[in-house]
Amino acid sequence: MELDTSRIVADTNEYLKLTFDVSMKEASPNELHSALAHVMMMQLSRRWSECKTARKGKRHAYYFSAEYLIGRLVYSNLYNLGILEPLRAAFAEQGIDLACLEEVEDPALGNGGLGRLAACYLDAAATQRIPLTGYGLRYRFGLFRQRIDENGNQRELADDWLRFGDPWSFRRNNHTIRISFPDHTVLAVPYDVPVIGFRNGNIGTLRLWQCEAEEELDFDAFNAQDYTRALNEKNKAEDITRVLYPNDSEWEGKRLRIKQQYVLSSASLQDILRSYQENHGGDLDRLPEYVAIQLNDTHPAMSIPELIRLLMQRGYDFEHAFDLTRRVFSYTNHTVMSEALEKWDLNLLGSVVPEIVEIIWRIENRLHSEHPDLSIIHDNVANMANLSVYMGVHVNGVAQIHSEIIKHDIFRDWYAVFPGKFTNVTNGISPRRWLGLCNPELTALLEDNCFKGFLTDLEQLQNLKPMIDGGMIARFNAIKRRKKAQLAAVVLEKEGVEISPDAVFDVQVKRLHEYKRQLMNALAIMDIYYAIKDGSIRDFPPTVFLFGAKAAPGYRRAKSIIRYINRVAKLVNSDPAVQGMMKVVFLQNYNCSYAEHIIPAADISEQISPAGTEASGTSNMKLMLNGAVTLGTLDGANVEIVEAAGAENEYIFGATVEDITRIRDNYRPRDIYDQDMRIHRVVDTLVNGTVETDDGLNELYRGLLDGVDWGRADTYYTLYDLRSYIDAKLRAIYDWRDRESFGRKCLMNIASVGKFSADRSIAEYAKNIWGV
Ligand code: NBG
Repeated sequence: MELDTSRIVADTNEYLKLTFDVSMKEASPNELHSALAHVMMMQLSRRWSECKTARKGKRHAYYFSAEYLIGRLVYSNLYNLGILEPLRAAFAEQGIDLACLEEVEDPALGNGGLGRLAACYLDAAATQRIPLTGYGLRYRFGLFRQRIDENGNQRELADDWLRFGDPWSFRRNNHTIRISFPDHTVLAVPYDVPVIGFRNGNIGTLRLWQCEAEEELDFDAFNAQDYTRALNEKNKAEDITRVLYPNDSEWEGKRLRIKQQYVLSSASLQDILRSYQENHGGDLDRLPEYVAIQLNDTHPAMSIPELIRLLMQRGYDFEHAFDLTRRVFSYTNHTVMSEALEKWDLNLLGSVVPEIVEIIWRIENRLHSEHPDLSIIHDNVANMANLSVYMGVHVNGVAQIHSEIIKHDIFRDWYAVFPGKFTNVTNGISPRRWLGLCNPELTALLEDNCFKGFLTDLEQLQNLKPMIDGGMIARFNAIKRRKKAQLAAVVLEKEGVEISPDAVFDVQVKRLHEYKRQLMNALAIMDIYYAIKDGSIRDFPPTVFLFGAKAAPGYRRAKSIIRYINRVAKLVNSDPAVQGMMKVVFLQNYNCSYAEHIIPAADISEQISPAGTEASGTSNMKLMLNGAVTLGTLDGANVEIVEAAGAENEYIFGATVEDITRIRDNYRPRDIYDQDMRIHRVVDTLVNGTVETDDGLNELYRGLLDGVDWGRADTYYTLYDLRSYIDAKLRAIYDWRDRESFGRKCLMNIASVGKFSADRSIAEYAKNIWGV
């Protein structure tokens, strides 16, 4: 693809005049973004359709996901096209700083790791020319925007990401699909987003469905001046893709959620069948030869009965449709949290998609005839994970330890019967977005020392190991400091808080969930705070503790934890006794773009879930790639990170899965609280007025010591691990003072990160699961 930057600038100028009647200098960032993106889409469209044509009629994989956390596209698209810097220069000549596009909001059509993983995988597939198309939903409002109020509470605001348009997609009216529910029929209209491979001329597709009414306006009702009724159908249809469910693990039993999942499943399958039939005619017997569908968790699991339904509608009998369907799908499990393993009450499901329920029953009966001991339905509730395991060709977890846990724990009975289905694909991240784009300084250092091309072959970084010396470490440390100074500027602007680039940056960024133990981090900070004040720790290296996390709006305890962190921050940051030694900052509205500033600046990567709870984690990989050491438990992908980089380069603490299994039944956190006065002291700060307390913090306190809501006391072993956590944290912070030896650890992490490239993960899916 030949892209001429001066032409792009000129066309952008033209477009601005035509559409907004402004000159480039007068244009707002959103206008400039819109114009530039439209110009780029014009330039890409021919190539894009050539790529589609080239893939026609060949075996193809499809990623079905309710979430794609694609983040801001303009920089990553230009970067992947190889014209970000030339274009920056060309615009600069016109007096325009492309940095102004930082104001453009992220499309946040996902919650956290699962949605970001989907986005990284599409990037990797396009970069390796693997035929993979993403299917998802085009939510009118993505993940809420977060503000922290003066009491430290999370406030949620609607994420109106479409306010300034969505120039990186094309609406494809001609591929609109009708979806019927008992109470209405809606249109699913596709919007195609190009997925640009890294400097290889390849473009893949992410197709997002938007629900609309067949008739926008009930004219008779309007005439009768009943304006609400006149828009009834429109609103009811649009409601389906109105909002992303703001949960990453909690289960919402809502009819609307069923409709969302059904639209995703049915529209995507009908689209696939249409394109299959265009190439291969009406004989669907060979469908499994050409189509592999990956279910990203169970949100799209309704696709399984839906495909059977669609095949039966096209004349196949159940048995035949069942056999074909069983060869099409594979399923990735992303969590062991039982709340997140979707289960649908069949009466509820039947009121929204009655035919699907009938087919689930037929699948259940079929299962019983083969394996009387297994079942998908219990007490009239369908377990969508079990359905996916039974009907999937392959079932995988997302890190080695997680894949073992699903075999031996949550799917134990199924593993006993279908051992061959189960496999592992450890997650990976896109080195383009999470290094090349967000950390050009480090990228340049690595390019100077390695072979070029490591951004698409991350294992090359291994070559760094023998080259790490004092000079390289000094350069690395200088880059790290520079990235901290850049982050400090962003933090000052967004949060109004000053942080010093000469401090250690200790970072925990991820969704807020009890199992991720942000509370344990905050308690450890309180312990360090007291220890500095009472003189039991001295010469504490200045440290900034950074948190970024959104809590599901209905998740009360998670929101209490945010409040507690903010109150700890208030106490610590205003106490002259620790001034210049420690600072705590809760970064508001953590999202992809914020992450691109935070991650390159981190020294310490907090990955502190109790062993056996975090399926994989991916921020651990992003932070490793940017040269942070992991302060973590042996959980999720941390296990493989330690294996790759060596335990001497990380800070590992806490109970292992085996330890937890051993102590579980006799675990009494109150004993720890009674015996360890330091732990006692910090746990008490939840309730004793050290920081402002309230019912929510009281609940956290009781949760740790007695258990609440029928839960066990300290469900996530916070008090059990707290002591070893504090020790490891202090060790990491003090070790940081030896800039050379700490810098070496950071570089050893970078040199060992190869395995965690999304390119490796996607190649494994392509080879072992999809056969493409
Ligand atoms: C999340 C896990 C993470 C994992 C990502 C991507 C869900 C349901 N699961 O540990 O919690 O890294 O999926 O696999 O969001």
